[in-house]
Amino acid sequence: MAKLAASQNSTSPPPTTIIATPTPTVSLSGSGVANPTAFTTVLTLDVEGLWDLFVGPVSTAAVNTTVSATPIPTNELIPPPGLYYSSFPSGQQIPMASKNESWKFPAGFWWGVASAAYQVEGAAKAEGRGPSIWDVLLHRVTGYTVANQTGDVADNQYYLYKQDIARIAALGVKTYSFSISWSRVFPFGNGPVNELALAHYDDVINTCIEYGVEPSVTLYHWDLPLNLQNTYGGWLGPQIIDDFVAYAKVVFGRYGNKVSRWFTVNEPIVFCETYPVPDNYFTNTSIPKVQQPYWCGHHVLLAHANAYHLAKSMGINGTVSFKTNGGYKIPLTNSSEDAIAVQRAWDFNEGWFANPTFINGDYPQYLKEFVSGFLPEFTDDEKSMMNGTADIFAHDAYTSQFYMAPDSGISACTSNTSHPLYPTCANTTYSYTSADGGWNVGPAADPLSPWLHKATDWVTLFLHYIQDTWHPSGGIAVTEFGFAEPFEVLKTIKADILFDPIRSSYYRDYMEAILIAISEGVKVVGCLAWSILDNLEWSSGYQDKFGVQYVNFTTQERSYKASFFEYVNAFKVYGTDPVTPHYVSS
Ligand code: GBH
Repeated sequence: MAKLAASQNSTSPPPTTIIATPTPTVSLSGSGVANPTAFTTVLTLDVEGLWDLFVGPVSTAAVNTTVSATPIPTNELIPPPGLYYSSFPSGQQIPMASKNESWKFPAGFWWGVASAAYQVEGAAKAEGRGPSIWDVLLHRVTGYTVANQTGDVADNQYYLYKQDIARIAALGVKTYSFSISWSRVFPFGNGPVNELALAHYDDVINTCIEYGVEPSVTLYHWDLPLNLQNTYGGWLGPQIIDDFVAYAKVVFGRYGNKVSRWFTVNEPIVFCETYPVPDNYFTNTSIPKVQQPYWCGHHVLLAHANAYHLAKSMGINGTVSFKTNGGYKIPLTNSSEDAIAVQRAWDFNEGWFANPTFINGDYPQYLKEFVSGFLPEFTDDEKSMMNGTADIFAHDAYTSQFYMAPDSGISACTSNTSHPLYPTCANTTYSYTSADGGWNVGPAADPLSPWLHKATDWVTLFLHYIQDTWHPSGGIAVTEFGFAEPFEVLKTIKADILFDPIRSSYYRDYMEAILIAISEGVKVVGCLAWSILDNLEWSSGYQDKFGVQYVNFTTQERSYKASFFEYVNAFKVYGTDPVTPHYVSS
């Protein structure tokens, strides 16, 4: 049995109870029972039992204790030769062109790199971590992963965080944004609190501060404690609201004002659209599949808003927001049907979470027309409770696409529940019309990220759109952006891997787009590159790489890619605040 250090008020954690179906228990007395679907069983499982039953054996890393940082060799800090950068004279070269004097990141602009617990930590069962749905999805669900890879070991950052923080500090990175694993803190999602997990994140946060790196923390980056999925359907159940807030309370209480920026949930559009979860691996739910994402969203909005108010009542002084995601929605043509398709797409994506939070506590029009058929209306109290619960507009904006009406027209889709584009009824493409040349919006990323193209031309317009639509008083932060260099996994020579030209131009042009937006009056307050290092790209495994550092997954050695220097250089050239490398002698 796994030993858990328990919270303040109990010395040994009570085991969780898994109830296979929520129907009343039928007692058998030897005679036949008419309705066997009503039979239930009560299993009592400890953390180890949960793993054994639902996940099975997990791999472990060779290194399984916390490793001290070693000094970063100064020759690793030398930037690469440049590509072509008129506005970004770089590093060690003699610039041919000078900087653009009308661009500037304002004082206090925060910038950094990001990760998420399940994608980098590894140490799947260490120190009492309970399983999350992602352990099941990648270990058990046939066809869910392209390469049969899991997060069991990943970057082993659970033990290597000191070096990872030292490496970004040596380049002068200002912020590290990571997520906390809910099922480390609460192995069952609710109930007993795991002191070992809290002590671990104490040290991660303290190490950031020691190295002059501001910690930003996301509470939930998709790794839902398995037990909550199995007991009440996870985000499909209203119980998640109280459980999320209880988790937030423990974390806010422990780390409080050491954290500059809090993000409650990462990309609810994405994780709500992972509902319905695959059949036959999790406890069934009776909610119709087409409705499930929206029940999830409903509970996310309430859970977020409650956590926001809790943070304020606890005197948390960092900003609190959720992170949403999506690209600019470019109308493919100027037809009125395409304009409607574009508006439908905003309403079913960004507007789903942003309108209730930034505008009026309620869903946008096209979404509301759909969900009012089954979701409860928000009450006036709920609306006023939700409205205004984000201190900044935190948006993960990787790319952009063109939107257009379905071939059959919009109303033929909205009136046909089996239409493949139902209920959004907006079609998308990555290419301009053939009349406009038929080009892609920009170069494609790795084929394992078919959704991603470099579309930096559209970022400035997008930032204006966010400001003009949702009027975030605390400004906008691009909380994730990044690029999967095509076929990087096929390169075998490290020096070749480290030179990543499309990713480098992505970062350069993205920063240029932000600088232009700022110079035009858009309040952009920060940005976070995804990702600090190559990591588990969910179902794409380790084949699809977003890191600004390369990771050799055999040795766990890290190396800076050229794009990392490109990114940092933007702040050296255009920052108001100096970029200051930090070292700590060990
Ligand atoms: C981010 O989401 C995630 O927060 C991060 O964990 C992840 O590593 C990073 O992206 C890179 O992928 O395959 O056509 O169904 C970005 C938004 C939304 C992009 C879901 C991929 C799937 C599109 N993501 N989307 S598709």
